[in-house]
Amino acid sequence: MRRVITYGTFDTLHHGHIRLLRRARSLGDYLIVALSTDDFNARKGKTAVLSFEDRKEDLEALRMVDLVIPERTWDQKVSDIDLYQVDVFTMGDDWIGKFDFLGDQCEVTYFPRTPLISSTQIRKAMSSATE
Ligand code: C2G
Repeated sequence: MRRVITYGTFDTLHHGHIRLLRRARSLGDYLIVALSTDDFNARKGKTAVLSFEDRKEDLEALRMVDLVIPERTWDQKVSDIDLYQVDVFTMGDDWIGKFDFLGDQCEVTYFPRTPLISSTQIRKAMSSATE
């Protein structure tokens, strides 16, 4: 069983997230998503439209996601990889190089980010639609 892990906020789940998750799942047989908690988002300086529970519900509805765990800190990745016996760590390439240090424990790979779509744009469209 080849286990893959990825991390993120995944707010207002969209095409860019889904492509990343599909590609991540294609690297193995089991995909774990470490989902940023609301507190961790605050520390990342990110405001999500959806709560952790709602974002978790969206991810768990996806066939390619096998397990969703909370991401509470920047430095839990090392212990997560050991704890969940992860073979591959992957992220979008807006993070390229940032997590190469995990290469001592598992494969590290980055996928091209999907252009022109983001939770920020969706949030802006939602707020202007309600004005
Ligand atoms: N992503 C993508 N294409 C987009 C938007 C996002 O491929 N148009 C990818 C990002 O590269 C990331 C994942 O989808 O790998 C989740 O994106 P975010 O929810 O924005 O995650 P982020 O805030 O970057 O959190 O410890 C790592 C952090 O928690 C990453």
